[in-house]
Amino acid sequence: ILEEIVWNKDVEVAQLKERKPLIKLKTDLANARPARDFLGALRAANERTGLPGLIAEVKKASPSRGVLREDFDPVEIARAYEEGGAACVSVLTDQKYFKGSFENLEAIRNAGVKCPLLCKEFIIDAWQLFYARTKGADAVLLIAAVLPDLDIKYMIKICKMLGLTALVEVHDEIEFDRVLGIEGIELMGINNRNLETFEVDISNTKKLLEGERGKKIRERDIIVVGESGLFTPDDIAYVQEAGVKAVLVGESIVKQSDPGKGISN
Ligand code: IGP
Repeated sequence: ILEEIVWNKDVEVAQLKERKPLIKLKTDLANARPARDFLGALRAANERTGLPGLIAEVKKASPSRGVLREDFDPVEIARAYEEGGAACVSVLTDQKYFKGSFENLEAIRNAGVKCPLLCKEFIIDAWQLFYARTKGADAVLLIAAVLPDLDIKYMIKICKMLGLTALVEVHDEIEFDRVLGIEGIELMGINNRNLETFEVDISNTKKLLEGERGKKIRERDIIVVGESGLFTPDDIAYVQEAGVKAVLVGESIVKQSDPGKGISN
C-alpha cells in the first residue's frame, strides 16, 4: 500500500506543480501567515504538565479503519482540540487515502486556531514543503520509509529555511538508525503502526527507545513523539515511561462525540 500511495502521490504532485511551479509559489509564500514554533509548543506543554505534549489529529478516514466520523467538520474538531488542551494539531491533507485536504489545513489556520499545525502528508518532493507552508503549515511529516537519507537531509534544510519543524517518522530499528545518522534532527516520531501491514503495536515505541538508542536520543536532546494506536491514559503512561515527550493521537479522540473532552478522558 505504501508503494501505491507514493506512486499516486508522485502523479498528483507532478500535476499540482504544473499548475503552480516553485517560482509562482514564491508570491504565496511571501503572503503566508508566519510559521509558529511547533517544537517549542510541544516542549512547553511537556514541561508545564509533566505529561507528553499532545498532537491531536484531524483525520476523517484512514485506509485501515475507513471513515472514522461522518459529521466531520475539521475546523470544529481543531477548535475542540485546542480548548481541550492539545499543544499542537495534525491535519491530514492526503485526499485519496485519508479524505483530507489542504483546504482543511488552510481553513483551520484561517479560523484562528492558535495551536501550531502539522501538515500530515506523504512528502516526496521539496515542492510540497513550500506548498504546505503557503497553506499555513507550521510543521511537516517526513517519513523515513519513503525517503532516502539524502532527501531527508535536503528537506530538513529547506524546512529550517521556511521556519517549518520537521517531524521525521520511523517505525523500525533500521529507519531509526538511519535518521539518527542525520545531523540537525530535532523531532522524531516512532510510528506504532507498520505502514505496510497496518499492524499496530505500542510496544514498538518502547522497543526502539531501549538501550543505546534511547541513550543517544537523550544525549542529543531529540524530542520523540509516540505515534498511533494510543487510546487510554495507560497507553500514554506506557509510552511516556518508554521515553517520549510527545504523542500523536488520532482515532481515539476524533471519534468522540466531543473531541475536546475526549482529550481529558
Ligand atoms: C494517528 P491513530 O492510531 O491515533 O489514529 O494514529 C497517527 O499516528 C497516524 O495517523 C499516522 C499516519 C502516519 C497517517 C502516523 N503516521 C503517516 C498517515 C501517514
